[in-house]
Amino acid sequence: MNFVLRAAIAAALLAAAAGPVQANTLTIDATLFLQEDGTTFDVWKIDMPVAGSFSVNLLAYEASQSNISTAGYYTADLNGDGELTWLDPDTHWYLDDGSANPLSAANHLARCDDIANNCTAVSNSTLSLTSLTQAQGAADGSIHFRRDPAFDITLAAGSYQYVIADYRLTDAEAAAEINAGDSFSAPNGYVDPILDHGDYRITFSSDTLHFALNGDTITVSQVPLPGAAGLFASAVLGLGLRSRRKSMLV
Ligand SMILES: [Ca+2]
Ligand SMILES: [Ca+2]
Ligand SMILES: [Ca+2]
Repeated sequence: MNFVLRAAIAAALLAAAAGPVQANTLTIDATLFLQEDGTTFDVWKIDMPVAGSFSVNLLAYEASQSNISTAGYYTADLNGDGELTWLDPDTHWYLDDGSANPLSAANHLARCDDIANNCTAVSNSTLSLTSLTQAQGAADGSIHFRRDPAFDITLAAGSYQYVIADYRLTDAEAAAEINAGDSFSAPNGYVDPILDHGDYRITFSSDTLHFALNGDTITVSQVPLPGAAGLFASAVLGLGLRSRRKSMLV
């Protein structure tokens, strides 16, 4: 009986631990496009009513290597849309200072291009950012050894803009609203690649913060954890009732 009780409590605690992580995840699928002058980029507005930390994990490049002749090369339709695309994400954080176009060099806070590459650690009172490891970046299904960035970030309360572009976007190009001269990069040697668009999937996750998507605005806020607390309470309550019943029988 002790073993059964212990197993039940462990299961309830595991469920409680997993609950809020699952609940506090936002995943978005989106697409960038080739245009006459370059490629488009997406701007996600991040509102932080309170300061907080969360993880960002990109999934985009649908091959494991950048050259078909490299050892370990394979492709996979990561987002399940029936095609392979070749977006190598380059991502940037800007402070949204309320100006008409906050995507200026003066407002640029941080960049993360790849896993531990062009992803300089930043730590100040506004923003802290550190790259995740390749294994952590692959948790969302990414297969390229480093092209899809993944990082932990801490933001002060305020408003931000998170830009997702194809490699590489400069501040001047962000301000001009086109990734000039850019094209998507199929693996070297790949025959008849799709080059007019590239897909990506982004996952925001936190143990303590909640993500609410409204149009292109993501509000990151604190929420109570009634699910976890409730599960824990019922596990403890169940233990108490079963113990009492047992002692009455003995
Ligand atoms: Ca695909
Ligand atoms: Ca990833
Ligand atoms: Ca990249």
